[in-house]
Amino acid sequence: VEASIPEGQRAAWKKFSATEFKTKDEFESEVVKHIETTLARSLFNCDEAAAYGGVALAFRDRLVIEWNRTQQRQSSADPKRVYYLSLEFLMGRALDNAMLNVGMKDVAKEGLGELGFRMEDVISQERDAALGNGGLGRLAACFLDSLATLNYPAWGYALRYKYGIFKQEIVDGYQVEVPDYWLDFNPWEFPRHDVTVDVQFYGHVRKYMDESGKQISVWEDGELVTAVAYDAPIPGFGTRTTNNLRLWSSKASHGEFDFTKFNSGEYEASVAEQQRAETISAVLYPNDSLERGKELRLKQQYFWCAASLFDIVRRFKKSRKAWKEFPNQVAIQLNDTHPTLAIPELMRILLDQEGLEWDEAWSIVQKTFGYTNHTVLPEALEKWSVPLVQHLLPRHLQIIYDINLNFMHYVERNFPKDREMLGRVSIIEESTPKMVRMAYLAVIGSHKVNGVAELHSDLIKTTIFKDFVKIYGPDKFTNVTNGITPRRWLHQANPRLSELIASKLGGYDFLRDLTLLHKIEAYVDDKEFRKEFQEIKYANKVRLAKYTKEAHGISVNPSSLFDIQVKRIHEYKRQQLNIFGVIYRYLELKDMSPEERKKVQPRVSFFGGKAAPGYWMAKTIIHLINQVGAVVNNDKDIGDLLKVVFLEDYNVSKAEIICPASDISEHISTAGTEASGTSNMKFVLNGGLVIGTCDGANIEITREIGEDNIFLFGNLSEDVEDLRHAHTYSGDFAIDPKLERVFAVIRAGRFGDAAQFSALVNSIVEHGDYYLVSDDFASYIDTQKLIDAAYKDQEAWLTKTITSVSRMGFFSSDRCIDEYAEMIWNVE
Ligand code: GPW
Repeated sequence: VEASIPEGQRAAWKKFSATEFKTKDEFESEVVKHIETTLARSLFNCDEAAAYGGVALAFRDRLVIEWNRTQQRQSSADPKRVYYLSLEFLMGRALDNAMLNVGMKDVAKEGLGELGFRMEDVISQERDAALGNGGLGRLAACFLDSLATLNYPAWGYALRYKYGIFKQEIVDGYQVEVPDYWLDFNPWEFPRHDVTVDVQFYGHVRKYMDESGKQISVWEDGELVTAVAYDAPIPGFGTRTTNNLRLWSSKASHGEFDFTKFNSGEYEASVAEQQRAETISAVLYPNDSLERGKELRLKQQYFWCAASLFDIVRRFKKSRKAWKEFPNQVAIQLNDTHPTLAIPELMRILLDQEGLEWDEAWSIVQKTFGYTNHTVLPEALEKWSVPLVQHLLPRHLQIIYDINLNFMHYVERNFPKDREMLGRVSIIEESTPKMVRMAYLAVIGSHKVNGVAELHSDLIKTTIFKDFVKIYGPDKFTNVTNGITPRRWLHQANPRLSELIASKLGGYDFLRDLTLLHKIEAYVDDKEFRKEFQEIKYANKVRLAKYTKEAHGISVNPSSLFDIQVKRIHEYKRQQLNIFGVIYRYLELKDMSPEERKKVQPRVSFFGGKAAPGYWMAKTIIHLINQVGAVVNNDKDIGDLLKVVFLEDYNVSKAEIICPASDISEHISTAGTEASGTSNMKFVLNGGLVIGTCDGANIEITREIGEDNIFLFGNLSEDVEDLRHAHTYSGDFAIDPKLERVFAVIRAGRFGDAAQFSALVNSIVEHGDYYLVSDDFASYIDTQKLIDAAYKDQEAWLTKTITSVSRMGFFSSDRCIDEYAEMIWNVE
């Protein structure tokens, strides 16, 4: 790569080149300098927010130095790069992670103390970067950490939303959404005003023949919106590799103002137009696993795909390699179908701008893309109406039709007898209006398709992509079971446990190779180790109890069994099953004599999670949980025997407090509906046990830790279809009597006006119980009883938790990334 500074001046440059702080004193000096200059504050007005700013800027400098070096190294080596396209990156806080990955947290802690601040207070000043809804977005964030830690040359691409996922407030038991404007002070992003892409929308396509008789397509007119790059450094753990997350922000393409309009007195109109352009990257859509078909969402998707593809192609072209080398230089992973427009967009670039022939372009495209599917739920599978795509992206619709035509020919040739197949696998659904099936386009345009846990990857082959397995053969479909980064979810969230493990393994190597955890199984009978392990769990429960008191005014006893379900609120995840179970427990407690109550295992049921703003049933579930809490928590008969807590505004930074504090966590989706789940892994890695269905990664967790160490219950995925059918058609569908009892008290108004919960109850009683709550209820209650009994034997319980932790090595996101690299990306 060429340097912009001439040879003769480089010595001076190098002499004064930025260096990283190495000692406590140097750290303090940088903090104070940043507070006094960058932030223009002083000794006299330095609050915790300013202290956070100073520390963040000091660490930012360190990251930037390694980031520049990494990018420099990668530019000259020009290896094959991985591009992870995800509309969501649920990063959480960056400072603690930066300190730990760089390995300077202890130094910083001491230095901060000398400057008059406590590390925890400073860390908690940072706002979460909440650019995601739930598991899918957090997975992308874990992957970035692993990619950097494993030294893969990789970039994340997403949108720079002004508003991340809304902040949840609970008012009178109801969820209220508050906008999350998170950019007031964000030291981790770098605007690149010189890195822009103009993205086109609307307009029409003109076709003509050139001199050689070749058909040429020109996409004309319409409007342009400019994408501006904002970059964030992603440091690896214990490595110098610092990768890049590039977020695109939208703005009007014609500079500050539209001067024609400005001069003709249409000042307000031109500002309004400016704002209209900015709305593209204004807000993250808050629907998890639900597709709503809004035009602005499609605009977001194309804006982001077009800007990212332009950027990737621009970088490739610098190397002046032939186009056939593109798939050897570039691997693009599609995180769900949200970035599927990247497929027709790369086709458009290759055909219309680079002049390649169709077959060559298509072969490049297929080799470049990989597609990860995260759900089989029909309501989450993206479809865009043909008239909308035609209007917004006329050239892309033509390309999609051409892709489909070629594909239809191929299917026709290979399956001449199965005439029905064409309609089933067509990218275009023949409905009114016609719809583009994005998942099919993603499958057809990629060389590999993966699910995110074994059961899920098997299910996609037998359900939504069954025909495609026939067409392409089984090898196109594969599994990469999800994982989590042990840096954030063990070392950062649970420093004492990390330290205990390190003390036995002789260092922190396990954080880079989590399979080393198996060595702590040797300490399962070690008295000292057991005691320390148990004390750590207790301390983490005290930490959550303290938080619960501060945030919600509810006192909980840390000696109780902590039962936690935190995740997006969804009928398929079945928080309703959990709360109905809590009500049942409450009724049993009420029936008991004071003598009998003394034998009961006290329990706290924690819930947390956001409902999509338009998802009425999910909001009703939140309301019921809060109403039950209000009754149970104030019942003098019950006292500490049962508490119900709804933790407001569940997010990544709260998960770091919550996950280490469970005795039991709940992963109780209807079998076959949860593709993987990842919080199940976080809880077990932190010494909690699981109550769960045979679904998603629960199955593989069971295989790894042993079935004696997990509480499985409920119907199996292969029986779900028949059960649903029977609910509707067999005529003798009866609600479980225990559940009937719960419904009776809800109907009687025990938890407030029964009418408010009638839709929830009726979805089970009258509308076919699609999620099998009644079918699984007895098994759920029985299993909870087994848990109470098992918890009484604290020594046996402790053995289970230690054994489980030691067997969780498989679930590191480092293992996932190595699997993607080898099976899908072919990168080193
Ligand atoms: F519907 N997931 C998610 F597949 O968090 F697109 N949001 C989503 O919109 C979708 C999936 C989608 C989750 C899965 O529900 C969860 O089981 C999985 O562990 C996670 O993605 C990461 O793969």
